[in-house]
Amino acid sequence: LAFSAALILLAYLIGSVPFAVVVSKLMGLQDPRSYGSKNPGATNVLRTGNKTAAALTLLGDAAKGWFAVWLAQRLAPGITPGPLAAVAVAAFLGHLYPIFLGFKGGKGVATALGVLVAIQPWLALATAATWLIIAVFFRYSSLASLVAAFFAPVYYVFGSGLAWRAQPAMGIALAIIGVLLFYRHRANIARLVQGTESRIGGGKKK
Ligand code: NKO
Repeated sequence: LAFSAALILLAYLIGSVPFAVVVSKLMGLQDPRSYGSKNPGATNVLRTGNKTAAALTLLGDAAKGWFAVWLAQRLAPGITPGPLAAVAVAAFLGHLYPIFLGFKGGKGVATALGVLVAIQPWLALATAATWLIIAVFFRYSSLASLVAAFFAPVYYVFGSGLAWRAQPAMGIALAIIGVLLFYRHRANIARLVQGTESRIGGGKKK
């Protein structure tokens, strides 16, 4: 039990590393918390026009989600679904409430994707494809994230029997992640409803 708690804490700390802020600092860009949506995430970094910085942010934030879950399985090969699900949620919470940024973090989309990659790569692929389809058609990053977050737990449960067997604890973890992701996008949801949300690649400005 103490070991599980340590793995959960470790996942939280890994999830806390804010790549949007780190990458921006290393590349001499403004702090993403000072412009656009003020969100430390890949979409907002892209608003600087620096695609490389945005891609590195996406990669870093996803990699940490993957790494946290992978590391727990590596350190505890016999880890049961319950503690592993808690590790997944902890990594996600690290990104949302990072100890390194005074607990004011991002919205968790890229980190959730990384977690999905560690849990079940095909599930991650289906969810990322969902994000991409919505993003291409509607050009709203937030809308794509919301739709993907809704479908990830649905795919996990209903896709069970394809390449994986759904674990109830992990299904609950993905639902919790999805609900938190919606909660973190509440300002985006208000803008989408009002028609003032900014589109990917400029277009309509906030
Ligand atoms: O600045 O408020 P903003 O407009 O930036 O940003 C809204 C945006 C914040 O998220 C990001 C990260 C963008 C990542 C893009 C690739 C995502 C691939 C699909 C993953 C979906 C995983 C959801 C799983 C939930 C269980 O939304």
